[in-house]
Amino acid sequence: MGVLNVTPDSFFDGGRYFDHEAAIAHGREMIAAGADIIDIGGESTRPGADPVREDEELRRVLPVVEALATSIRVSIDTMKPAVATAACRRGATLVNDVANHSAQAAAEAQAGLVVVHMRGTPKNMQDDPRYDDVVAEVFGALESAAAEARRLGVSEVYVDPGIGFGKTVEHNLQLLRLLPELVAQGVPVLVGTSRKSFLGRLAAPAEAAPLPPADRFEGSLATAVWAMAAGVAIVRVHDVAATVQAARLVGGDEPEQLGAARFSAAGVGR
Ligand code: HH2
Repeated sequence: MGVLNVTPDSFFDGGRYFDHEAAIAHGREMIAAGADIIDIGGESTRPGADPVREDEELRRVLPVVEALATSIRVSIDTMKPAVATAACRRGATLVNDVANHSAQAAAEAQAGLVVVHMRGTPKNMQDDPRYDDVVAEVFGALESAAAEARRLGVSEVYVDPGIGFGKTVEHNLQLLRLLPELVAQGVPVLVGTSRKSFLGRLAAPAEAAPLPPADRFEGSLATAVWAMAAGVAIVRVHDVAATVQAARLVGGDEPEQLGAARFSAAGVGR
């Protein structure tokens, strides 16, 4: 899944694809690089981000959804059910709502749904997040949310542990370590680590400043490989070409691949 943020303020690609023509061109580049899905968003969910008005979000995303949906599966990355509904009318077939407000909208549009774990809102989620047992709480909440989405009539559901959404570096690591257990719960898993801040902290030498988003490519690819080896169904990434190359090697169980499921069954992460 290639990330396409039609925003001025996303933490990595903000401002690069705010113009519709630039966004559509980048979408086409990611399709050419081998993306299976393009995830289009018009509101940043980075820590501390300000909300965007619905009319402005619609203005940002709808022309881009419409232009790309004729050639690729389009996912709409929104926290507003009305935006999800409008995007599905223009051709999106997957709803990716980190706030989990859009199950009903996805059901009505007969679209797929990504159920994401987030603690709080983007504005406050990184203000001292705490859990008794982050893995049990996140995996349990995802299982319930997936069941609720199915009860509402969504037939294609993915669960996402929400890396960076109300989590410390250690919480993110614990969730990534135990991804095979989330995969084993049986609902297909989506993971997004691409360019996120915990990678900048982990990759920087001790006492040094965290690496900025521009220098987090290696960590992004490493964690995408880790997630694919753990058996996740979708990785959400900015760097499509490199990740597709890695996916061709590790991402499945074809004879010429390394065999993600076999690796996962052998216990990666435990
Ligand atoms: N991460 C971001 C946005 N949407 N959706 C899912 N399902 N999972 C994620 O991990 C996820 C997501 C944040 O990344 P990005 O879109 O690059 O930045 P911004 O929110 O600043 O636009």
